[in-house]
Amino acid sequence: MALPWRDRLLPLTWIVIRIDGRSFHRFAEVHDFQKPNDIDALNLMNECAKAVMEDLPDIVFAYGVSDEYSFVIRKESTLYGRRSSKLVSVIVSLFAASYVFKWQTFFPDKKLQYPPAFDGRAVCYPEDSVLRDYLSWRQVDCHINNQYNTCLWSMIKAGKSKDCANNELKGTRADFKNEMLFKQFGINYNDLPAMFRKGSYVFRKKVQSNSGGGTQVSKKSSFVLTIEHGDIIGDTFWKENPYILGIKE
Ligand code: DGT
Ligand code: MG
Ligand code: MG
Ligand code: MG
Ligand code: MG
Repeated sequence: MALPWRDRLLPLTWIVIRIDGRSFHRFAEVHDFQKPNDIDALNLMNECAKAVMEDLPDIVFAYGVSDEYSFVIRKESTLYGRRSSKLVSVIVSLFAASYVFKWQTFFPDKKLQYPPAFDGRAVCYPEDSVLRDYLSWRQVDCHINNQYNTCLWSMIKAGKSKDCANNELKGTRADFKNEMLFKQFGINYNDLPAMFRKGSYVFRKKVQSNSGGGTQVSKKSSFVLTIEHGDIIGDTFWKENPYILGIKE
């Protein structure tokens, strides 16, 4: 068995725990998820991520797409002595348990057919810029997969076989796919829901409110767990919310 210290993640580095649904290809089939994106299934994933973050305040950000979620633990965290096995197993089990716990809320007319499972791994990123690169990579992946799958399922729904549609799409560029969606299927890619195109992220959003009354009004700020679907590749989001990465305003 590994000695506890061998399991400890490098101090003062960002920890990313990425979880991913086990055989969700099958899980999505069995539960008849909409293709390529099932809104209820994605919203359920987002609520599970929120539940994990409510429980573990050291998670400062989470990004989700498809059957995966990446949880970012702040650099200075000493949660569970930064032991990888503890962090991964707690987050994975809390997420999976929440998925079952909340299933009925999102699928009131669908019975859960068997228990879902998730795998998980931990990776450390020493620099803020490298953490940002990681998150950008996941969001780019979301876009590429979504564009591909939107084309694929439009073709299949129009009567093509899956093999034939895959062959036709193989090696094509982004602008070709965008044009195909528009010309053949009347879909303007940019009009698709942001959750499909950009994925989802959860963070504690700083909200200002006025407290007191009369001449005693003072601004009070609080942090509210929020799910959004914007761009996290550019600088804008991070400049608007500098406290996520612990940068002083
Ligand atoms: P794994 O992760 O190696 O155990 O295997 P999978 O099957 O989970 O593969 P993965 O994680 O690479 O791909 C995610 C699968 O989940 C993919 O086949 C499509 C399915 N999936 C995820 N979200 C949705 C959705 O919203 N609708 C549908 N129909 N399928 C989805
Ligand atoms: Mg996997
Ligand atoms: Mg999976
Ligand atoms: Mg996956
Ligand atoms: Mg115990």
